[in-house]
Amino acid sequence: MSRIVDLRSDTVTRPGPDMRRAIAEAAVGDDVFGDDPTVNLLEERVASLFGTEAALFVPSGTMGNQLALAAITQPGDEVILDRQSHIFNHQVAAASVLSGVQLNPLDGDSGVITAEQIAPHIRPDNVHQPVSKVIAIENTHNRAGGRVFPLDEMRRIRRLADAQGMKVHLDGARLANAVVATGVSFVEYLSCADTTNMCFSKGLGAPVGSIVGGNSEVIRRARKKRKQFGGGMRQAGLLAAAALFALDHHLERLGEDHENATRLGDVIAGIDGLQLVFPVQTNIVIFELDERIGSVETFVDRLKQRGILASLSGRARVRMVTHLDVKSDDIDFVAETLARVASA
Ligand code: TLP
Repeated sequence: MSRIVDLRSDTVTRPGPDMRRAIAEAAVGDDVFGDDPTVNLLEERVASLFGTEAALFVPSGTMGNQLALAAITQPGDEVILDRQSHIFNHQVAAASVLSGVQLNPLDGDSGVITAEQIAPHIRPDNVHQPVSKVIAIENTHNRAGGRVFPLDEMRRIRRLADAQGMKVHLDGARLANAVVATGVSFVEYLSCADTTNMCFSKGLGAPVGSIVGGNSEVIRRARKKRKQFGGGMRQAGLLAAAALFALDHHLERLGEDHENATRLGDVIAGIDGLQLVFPVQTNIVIFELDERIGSVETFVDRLKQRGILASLSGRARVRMVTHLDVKSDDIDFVAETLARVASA
């Protein structure tokens, strides 16, 4: 077996020759001293793309989210978020460990929590209760199959937070996918948030790195926290060069990933025994299996034997993510194989 189609995540992409050249040629300095010209360029460029006062390059999406939360909370505060969010499920309780905050998860509708739903959960000023400080939302939403968080609802959440003196954090690990899928600009999305994290290491296809956007004071605090959390990097311009390359060359092409994912979703919807859980909006496809097909673990294992790598979403769902290294004819191969494995 020679062909492998790796759909476990959009994090699996490898830098191609042109990106590697950009990395090799990057001007570098010591970024902890603020001396790395390529990191500085990236931070300026993203701040202007986001319409935020400042931005901070960080090693991972988890660190980006955690630095943002650390910068806008005090220990004992509470963060309201969706129960299926990445911050609640996949960040090793970091917000509690690193910032001493409590997470208050609400049951969203396919990843979307609404202002109306959040309002009654905002705590009164009471000696017994934590301070409701942050509303965190995720766009696109990983466990909701790459769903785009509607801009109107983000605006309502912004208004609610303003009225209550709260902050809004946007886990925009895949915000670039939302921007390309909807045509809504980064600036429009970011006008609804105080802080955001966006990853270069996902659909944008860079090997490492995320960026936090926010006002100058928040980014100053996040920079200090980054050092405290052990994320201060030295000649990080090598990584920032890949991120800049990704912004120049891999942003618009996310549309191809969305087309491939849509086609894959259509195929899955047509296979007996497989059920698409969420309509495909961006690059994530999540489906369930009829009982007669067996466990998701066995199904994923059978696909693996035939050269297709998929991951699980939660305990009972299969997740496939399209990306830079998945071509249109790979989807044909995946479609044939899925049909065969489902009917075996
Ligand atoms: N998501 C990864 C896994 O952790 C599940 C993936 O393969 O999708 N926010 C969101 C919405 C994410 O999906 C992820 C990573 C992160 C934050 C964290 O990013 P990293 O992995 O760079 O720490």
